[in-house]
Formats: sequence, C-alpha cells, structure tokens
Amino acid sequence: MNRRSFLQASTSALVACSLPRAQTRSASTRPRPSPSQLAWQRDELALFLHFGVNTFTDREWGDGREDPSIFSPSALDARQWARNARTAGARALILTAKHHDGFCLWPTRTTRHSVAASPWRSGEGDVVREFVDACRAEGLKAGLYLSPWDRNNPLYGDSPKYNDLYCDQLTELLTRYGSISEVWFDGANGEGPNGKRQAYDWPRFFRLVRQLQPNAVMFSDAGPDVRWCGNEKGTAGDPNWSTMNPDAVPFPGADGPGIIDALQHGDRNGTVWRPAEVDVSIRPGWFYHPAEDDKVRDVDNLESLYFSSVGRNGKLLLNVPPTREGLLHSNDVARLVGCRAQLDSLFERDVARDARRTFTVTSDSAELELDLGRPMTVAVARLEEDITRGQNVARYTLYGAVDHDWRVLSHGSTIGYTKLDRFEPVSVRRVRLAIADAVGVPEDITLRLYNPPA
Ligand code: FUL
Repeated sequence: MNRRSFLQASTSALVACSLPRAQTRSASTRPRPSPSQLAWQRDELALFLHFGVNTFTDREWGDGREDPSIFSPSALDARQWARNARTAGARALILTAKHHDGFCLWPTRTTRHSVAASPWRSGEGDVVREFVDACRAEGLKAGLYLSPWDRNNPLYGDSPKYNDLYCDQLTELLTRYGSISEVWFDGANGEGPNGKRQAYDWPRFFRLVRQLQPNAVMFSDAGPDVRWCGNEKGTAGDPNWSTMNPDAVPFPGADGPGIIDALQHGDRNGTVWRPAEVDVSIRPGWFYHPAEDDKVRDVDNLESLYFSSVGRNGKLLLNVPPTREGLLHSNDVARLVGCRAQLDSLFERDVARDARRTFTVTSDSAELELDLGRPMTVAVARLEEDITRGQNVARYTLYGAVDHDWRVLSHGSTIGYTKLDRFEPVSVRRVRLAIADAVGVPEDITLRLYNPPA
C-alpha cells in the first residue's frame, strides 16, 4: 500500500466510524479500574493450584464421601510451589481451600471434614497456612478458592443454614491468614441431602469479603471485580472490553442466552469495570492425574496461551496441580520455566524504544506514528492503552513502511491493558497505528515492537 492508498483506506475508516463524543458518556464518567483491579491486571500471570482429596482418588469432582485419611501428601512443600511460580513469572497463586467435595485444606471449626482428620502432619497440618507463608516468603500474592458447592456438608440444601456456614468458612479464611489478594468463586450449585437445591446468598458473601479484605478482588461469572472469560480453553474474547453491563450476568452460575457472549466480550458501553480472567489448566484435568504426566502443554502452547489471554486484555490464571507428594511435577515445572525463558527472550528488546513518536488526536481520528530511525525487522506488536483512564479503542489498523510503501501489519478490535499482534517478519522504518473506532477519545497509546529470536 502506498501513502496515497493508505490515506484513502484510513480516512474512509475514520469517516465511517469516527470517534464519537456526543453519543457516549464523557471520558470522566466512563468506568475505570480500582487500585486492586489495576494491580490484579498488571500481575498478568497467576498460578492456580487444584489440590485436595481428588489428588488421591484420581478424580476431578469428589462426591464428598472421601475418607479424610486418604489425604496424605508425602513431601508437601509449598515453598517449592511458590519458588517455581516466581521463576515462571507469576505474581500470585490461588489455592483450592475447598473444592466441590467439601474437604477443607485448613483446620476449620465448621466441619470435621478437613486436614485435621487426616494423617498428614498427624492431623496438625494447615495447607492454607503453609501456602500463604510460602507466597509471602517468595514475594507473591495469595488467593483462595472456596467452592460454594459442597457435596459433603449435611447442611447443604438447607439454604439459610448452609449460607451461615459458608460465611463462617469465608471468615476463617479471610481473618486468619493476613492479606488475601483474590477470592475465587464459581457458581457450581447442586442439591443437598434433603433433595433441595441450595440458594446462595451472593450479596451477603460479597459484602463479607469486602468487609474482611477490602483490597481483595472477587472473581466469579458475575464479578463483582473480575469476571470469568466464558471458557476454560485459555482464550479471552475478541473484542474484549473490561467494561460490562452487570445485568448481563446477574449472579455466579447464571445460565441463559447471551451470557457466555457477555463474559467473552464485555460491553463497550458497560457501566462497571470488570476485566476478564482466563483460567485454564496446563494439563487436561484441573487436579493431578499420573496418566496425564505426558499431556502437559508444551512451551509453544503456553506461549500462545499468553497471547490469547494477556495479549487480549485478559489476565492468565494457569492451573498447575500439585502431585500426591505435594509438589509441582517436574514436567510442569520444565514447561513453565521454558515458557518464561521464551517470553523473556521475545520481549527482551523493544525496537521502538527510542523511536520518534507522534500522537495526533483530532475531532474524528487518532493516529500514532513511530519513526524507528532505520529499517528494523519486526514480527510482534504490543499495544497498550493507559487503562488508569479506562478503555476506549474499538478498532484499529497497524501499518508499516520502510519509506512510503505502507502495508497493513495487523488490525484488531479492542486494545485495553495489552493487545499482542503477531505477523510475518517485515522490515519497517515507520509504523502507524490508525484508530478507526473508539468509545471515547483515546488517551495516550503505547506501541512496542519486537523481533522474535530465530
Ligand atoms: C469449575 C469446577 O467445577 C472445576 O472442577 C474447576 O475447579 C474449575 C476451575 O472451576 O467451576
């Protein structure tokens, strides 16, 4: 594409969409992240640890009838989890304090179905304590998943009583262990022994977490701080807005037409800030199964997960389940470390770091142009909006030229925290980002360019 056709192409796009000011809320009233949501997003990668009785029964969902004596990790070392997580570049860890089987990994006063009834550490152990201490020692944030569905507890289905018990469990977890950065809820819901479906009191649960850990973010289908991305395959939506209409997913586990779509894409005119978390496992299952030791995602696969989550304005929550020894498996660790090395080498040198930069915003267009000074080979672009001021960009095209021979490198929809684009390696001296549609006048945009090592 030459300069003339570039201008025609970009101008027609701008005329068609323009940057609407009149029809949208002004920039100052659009939703913006809270400090906790911002820190959560900037962490980029957290590891998820599914661990409990299922680790020993080789199941994914326990039925609640497991004998606590089967919980007997022979060499549990939470420092090994945290150390490897840090080496992998994760900044937070989330542990299944209780999964659907109801077995509690901490010595709770609410039920006997816990580590206190297991032979591990002679019944004196507390996995949550060791986990939190290990996170602190390695400089990582600690998060907890407390499954609302409980297939062991006799009160489940007796709704008010179980809700009280669930709040007692939350209270223990959120008052005994210091700062908890994320509380992870799913909407799993079943019937209790009385044959009745449990009715959760979500507003009460959310209020309690906010009261006990005001700086924690709460994850669920319905937020309130962080939303599920709508699948467990590792891909955020495209587009992916961090803004959302809260009525679209009224409570965790809500089902119905349009819900998955709303979770995947958010809403460009949404009234709340609720960014997407992408939870996915390094293995086929969430819990450890010996038969899956040779089914661990390889380094390229993990790198592509980073592109389809963080690189699409999401946060990656990668599950790496501890073994029956209570350790991360060496195959999983090798892949994590390999992926971090590959990402570090890819993003080692931003070839646009010293570029001359012009950002022009007029009433109906926004364009960023970089002059690299000399031709450079590039194959990956990292685009970033300043999300402290919200999210604006809805459609863009990235062009590159050595001189005036403009060609399209990539195009896309939303940017948000980060958008990563890969394209065929190409030599360029000038790069231009043309924003053809936005919900508000885009603030400053950062454009970094990389040339992956051969
Ligand atoms: C779901 C659960 O049913 C799965 O077992 C797993 O824990 C996944 C992360 O969340 O709701």
